[in-house]
Amino acid sequence: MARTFVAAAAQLGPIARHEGRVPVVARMVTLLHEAKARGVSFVAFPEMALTTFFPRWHIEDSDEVLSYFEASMPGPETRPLFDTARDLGIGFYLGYAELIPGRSGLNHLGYNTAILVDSAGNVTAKYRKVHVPGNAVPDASLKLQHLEPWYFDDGNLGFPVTETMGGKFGMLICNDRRWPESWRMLGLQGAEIVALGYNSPSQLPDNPAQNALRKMHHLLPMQSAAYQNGLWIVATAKAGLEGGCHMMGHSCIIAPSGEVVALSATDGDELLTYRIDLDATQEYKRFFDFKTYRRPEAYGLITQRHE
Ligand code: CDT
Repeated sequence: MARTFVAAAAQLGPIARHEGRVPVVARMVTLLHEAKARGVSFVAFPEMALTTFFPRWHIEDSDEVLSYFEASMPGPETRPLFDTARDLGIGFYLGYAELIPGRSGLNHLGYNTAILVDSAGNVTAKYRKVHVPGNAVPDASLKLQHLEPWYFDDGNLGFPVTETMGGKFGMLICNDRRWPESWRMLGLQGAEIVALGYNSPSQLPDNPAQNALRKMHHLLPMQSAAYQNGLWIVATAKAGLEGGCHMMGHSCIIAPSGEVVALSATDGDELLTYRIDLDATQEYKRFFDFKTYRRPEAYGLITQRHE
């Protein structure tokens, strides 16, 4: 892939609780064909793109819990996505729930994971979500349960940056975008483009004062991160009314200047594109010049303590 290419956020609308992967993969394949027609070389799909966002429920049927996890990637139902992308010469980022072999039961079955697949169909990198938000045990008193730490272990692969498809690619997942440390870990490794999928409720019924600020709180940390680390961001939502909870759209592509250069217009399946020049990162990387100006000797608290 060249240093200049068209990237896309392939936003997905809602997925029903018992929908199964086959129709979802068909929707993703449709988006890949649209991407090809629009000259796209790299597509970012959402976090946990293949199923509904099941951590919004305390599920008491272990077979149902297991049904949301991928035992292999690709598996029989996701193979058409990989084959289509390879045939079209498109690389992609895909978020999914990764089963830890041998795990079963009601909780702690695996990781909230994303992979990079290059345009020849090879899985070139894996990331497991580090900032796993929500409540670690079911709490029926909450208006909105968000049980990611109940279902998932913390990611254990650090923050990889991978040279692939002509650039330095990083990955993050949803809540990671709110933490400057995630971006700095990628920026320090020279990341030029970061793909990030998310499932973010439009409203926080337990923190209603933030409701009107949700979109700002989504864009603000990413615009800062793009500028402060000199990198492109392709951020992709699973959006719309899913399982009774409205999920924010606002998928976007953000330039190293911090400007939002593409933004979704709907809460459904939608492809938004932008021609990215990876060398446009250089001006901002030179401006901040980490080697000259960063003072890690003064930043000790960041790794010594939580708060
Ligand atoms: N998927 C994910 O990480 N969502 C979180 C919601 C936390 S609110 C309970 C987010 O940061 O958008």
